[in-house]
Amino acid sequence: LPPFDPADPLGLDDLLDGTDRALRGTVRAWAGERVLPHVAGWHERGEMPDVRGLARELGALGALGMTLTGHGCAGASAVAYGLVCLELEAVDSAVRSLVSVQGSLAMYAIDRFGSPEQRARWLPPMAAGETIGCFALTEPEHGSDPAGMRTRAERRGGDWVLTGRKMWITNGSLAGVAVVWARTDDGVRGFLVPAGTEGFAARDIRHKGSLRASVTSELLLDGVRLPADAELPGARGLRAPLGCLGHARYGIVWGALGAARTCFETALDYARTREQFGRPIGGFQLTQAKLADMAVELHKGLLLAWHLGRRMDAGRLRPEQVSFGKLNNVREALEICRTARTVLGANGISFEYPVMRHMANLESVLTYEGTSEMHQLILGKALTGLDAFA
Ligand code: TGC
Ligand code: FAD
Repeated sequence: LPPFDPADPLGLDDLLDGTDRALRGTVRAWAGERVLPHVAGWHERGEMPDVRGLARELGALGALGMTLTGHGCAGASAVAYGLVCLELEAVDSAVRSLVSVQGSLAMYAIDRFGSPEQRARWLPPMAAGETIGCFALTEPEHGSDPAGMRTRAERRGGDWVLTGRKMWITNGSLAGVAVVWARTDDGVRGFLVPAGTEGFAARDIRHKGSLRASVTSELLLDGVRLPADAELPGARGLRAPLGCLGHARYGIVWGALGAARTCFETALDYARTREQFGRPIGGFQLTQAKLADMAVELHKGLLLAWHLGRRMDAGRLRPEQVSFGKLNNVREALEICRTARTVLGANGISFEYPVMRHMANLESVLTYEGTSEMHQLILGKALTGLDAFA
């Protein structure tokens, strides 16, 4: 039998092919060199300096819009994309967020619902990380219930005029193009709003206690006049933005486990070396129970992520299954981080260690892309046939 590997107790690496393992190694090395040494300071200071340079490097790695094909996108598998999300979130959720919003939300929306001209104009620079995109669905009064959105798009001659506010938009002030969802007389539609368009402004949200290295913005749309061809022609109704969310939520199923893995590894190292009562705390049964439970949930979550990835690659992944994965893996990842924090005692609350940072980040991850309650209700509806939202 192969030896027991604490880093891979179930032998899940056997499920990956050589290409996936090589990609994982490349991204892990990049993140370890370019992000890890600096990210604690970025988080403390609430900044990600040279985010545009990092975006271009992520583009060169093929990590932006990586499951899309053509227009400079890598055409990678869902499992490969998941592994990238995991490795990026193992250093900080902010980097994974950058990639999720760029690839799974903004580029995915353009690829799936855009015209050939829109794809040709925006996807190549976005895949290269030269143009950053954002995805604006949430409003100050409408988060979990986007069907109530107030942002309006009205016809004026051949043009569209957009008026409203969007809130909590990742990369809002960095974006060269915003994918904005608005209500029309004919239901919800998507629009591509280039930065600098008159009447369009982004204001960064300060004083965040989570995802501090990520830019999160409020978008103001004050009579933004757009030509007819700014509309995404294939997007009809709320199912369009919700379809994009399915892709981004899938990435989070993997990504959250990256944060959990880092916290688990930190706790394991600490438990082996920190001594109390004359011996390593890892020798106490209560600490071992914590470590065992963390490892069980981490690797069960990975098995689930891999299974969902295989279903996505086979074109058989249902939205309810994505909710299953997002609900379980984010909730369990957060629990792993919280338990790791207790293992580190007082050091657990220090930014000298990564645990508190990851834990705080996962509080956002639990809320965005559908709160855990939304995913419980999506599953509840699928299980009972009764719609709690209606
Ligand atoms: P409902 O009637 O259920 O659905 C409306 C239409 O949409 C279809 N649909 C989906 N289609 C594809 N994928 C999905 N996941 C879908 N979910 C629903 C549905 O079939 C229907 O189509 P049609 O043709 O019949 O009209 O809509 P509802 O109003 O009852 O809402 C249900 C609910 C609560 C599940 C939905 O509103 C929801 O998911 N709310 C959560 C909102 C959310 O997740 N917001 C995220 C904003 S983006 C973000 O957070 C980015 S953070 C990124 C980062 O930094 O990493
Ligand atoms: P609310 O919807 O007001 O919910 C508050 C609480 O009530 C939650 O616990 C919720 O689960 C609960 N609740 C609501 N309805 C029900 C119900 N029917 N039954 C039971 N409980 C219920 N949005 C974007 O569009 N684009 C982005 O790029 C983006 N990036 C984000 C980045 C960060 C850092 C954060 C924190 C958020 C981001 N969001 C983004 C917004 C995010 O998607 C919303 O915050 C989320 O959908 C929840 O909306 P809300 O905050 O308005 O909470």
